[in-house]
Amino acid sequence: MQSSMLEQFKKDVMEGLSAKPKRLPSKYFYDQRGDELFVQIMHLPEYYLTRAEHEIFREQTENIIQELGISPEKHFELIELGAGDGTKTKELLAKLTANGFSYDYLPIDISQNALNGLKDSLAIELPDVCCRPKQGDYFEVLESLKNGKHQKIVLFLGSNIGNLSDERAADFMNELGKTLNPDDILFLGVDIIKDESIVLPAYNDSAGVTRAFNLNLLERINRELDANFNIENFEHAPEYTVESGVAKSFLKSLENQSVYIRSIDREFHFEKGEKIHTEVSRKYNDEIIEKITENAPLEISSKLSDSNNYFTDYILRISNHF
Ligand code: AVI
Repeated sequence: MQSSMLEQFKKDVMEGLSAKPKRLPSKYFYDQRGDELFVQIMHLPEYYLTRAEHEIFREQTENIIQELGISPEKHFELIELGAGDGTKTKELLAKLTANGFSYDYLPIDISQNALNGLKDSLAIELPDVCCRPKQGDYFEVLESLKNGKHQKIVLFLGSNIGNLSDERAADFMNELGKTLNPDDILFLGVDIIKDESIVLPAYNDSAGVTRAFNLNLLERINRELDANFNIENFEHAPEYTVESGVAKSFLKSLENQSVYIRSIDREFHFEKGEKIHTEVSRKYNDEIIEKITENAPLEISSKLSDSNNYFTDYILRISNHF
């Protein structure tokens, strides 16, 4: 880890564990182990999100192209924020290429490793796709692309927006709106509010992978900040109610205990039953999408859902009253 990132990690852990109630940012789930566990999560029977969005990309590819209103005559840039392994997007890329569309695919990710893997796999599976990966912060990269002359279609899939609070999601939309030009499009994939009996198991799978994913955060603090969390003394405790539409993950202390974090020279006390809030996974409907975009120059133009209505890809266009 770069030293500035390590300093930020220490600061976030210090602040989060000093707060009442205690919290830790979910972005720290994703070290090498966390990335591996998240890949496993995406294949779990209970984790319907990835399958549902993949179904949209596989079964409604023509619809997506139609709703985007693109034509083979006009070149565009397809930009994907946090592309991962690009499995879903490849369905769209294959169809666009087969139908003679002229475009560049620009996956943006913080991880150069993920981008290299994606570029290599595309070179084999879809060698005609012009892939121009960009490593870095989403907004910095988008800003650098703002003055390009082609239309931009920005993909933000997987309900990744749901890991932000509504306030931060609204800020994200405002920032994103500033980097887009009038004919650009945001293609936003989100998980839809639905019954607890479907959502909760997705965050509490029977194989215990999500439990390991959540606990890896404490293991990472042990590894990188030289702490002595006893993982067995904490339990994965997810919550969800259909009324709030927000799934939350917690780590619950199973006893009264103290933990020492050497690199910040601080001891933290945990009461039996005390919880550390580690993640929000917001679920959406049209009203909530409208709310998080109300101060951004973006409005819903259309949407596509899977056959169960579990997941929706919204197409948002730049509104002209801004
Ligand atoms: C990445 N993100 C959309 C996942 C989600 O569903 O909130 C992360 C995750 N957390 C537990 N399981 C999956």
